[in-house]
Amino acid sequence: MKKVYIILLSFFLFITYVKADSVVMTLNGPEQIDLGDTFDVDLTLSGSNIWGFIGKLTYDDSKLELTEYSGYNNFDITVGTRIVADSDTAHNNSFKIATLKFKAKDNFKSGQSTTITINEAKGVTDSELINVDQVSYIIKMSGELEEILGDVNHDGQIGLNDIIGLLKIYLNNGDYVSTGDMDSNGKISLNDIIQLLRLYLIS
Ligand SMILES: [Ca+2]
Ligand SMILES: [Ca+2]
Repeated sequence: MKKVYIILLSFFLFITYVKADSVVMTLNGPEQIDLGDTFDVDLTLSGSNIWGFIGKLTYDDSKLELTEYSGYNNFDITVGTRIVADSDTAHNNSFKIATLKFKAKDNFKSGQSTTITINEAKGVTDSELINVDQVSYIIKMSGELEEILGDVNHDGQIGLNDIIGLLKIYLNNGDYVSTGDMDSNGKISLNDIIQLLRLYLIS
């Protein structure tokens, strides 16, 4: 009985320990922008005794350009492939560490969405590096998506993923997609896949 109690107590302490040392990251910004807009994305951490942060920043640079960034709450930051932030004081609870300013490029077209991700992230305390769960933030361009024949996955261009997508629809009797109906006969058949393959190979 006593042994069980000790095990339970250790388990409880372990949980408390893990909880106290967890670091959570959030990315916040507008849900939607207009063509050519510039917008801010805030990076906020919550945890205790945090002095620094490192994380890998990923975004589609054909659609977005990182134009500026600045540190907050006494954090000095540098942003390249990785975001590196450090501070000379410890931070607790929830605190913003950086704002990243992005500009939408011409290739970010009406109705499209794109994702900004930070992963491989760690919070730095005075004694350890704490793994931080990945976050993704989706930004949408206002307006209606322009329908392009052959653009099955609606990302604004014709690629291998469209062929694979159409093949899956054909093989699994999936839902009809008008942008995949290459011969406009109201159904998805092998002929549509062949035509899309041709279009992909010549484009
Ligand atoms: Ca596509
Ligand atoms: Ca068809």
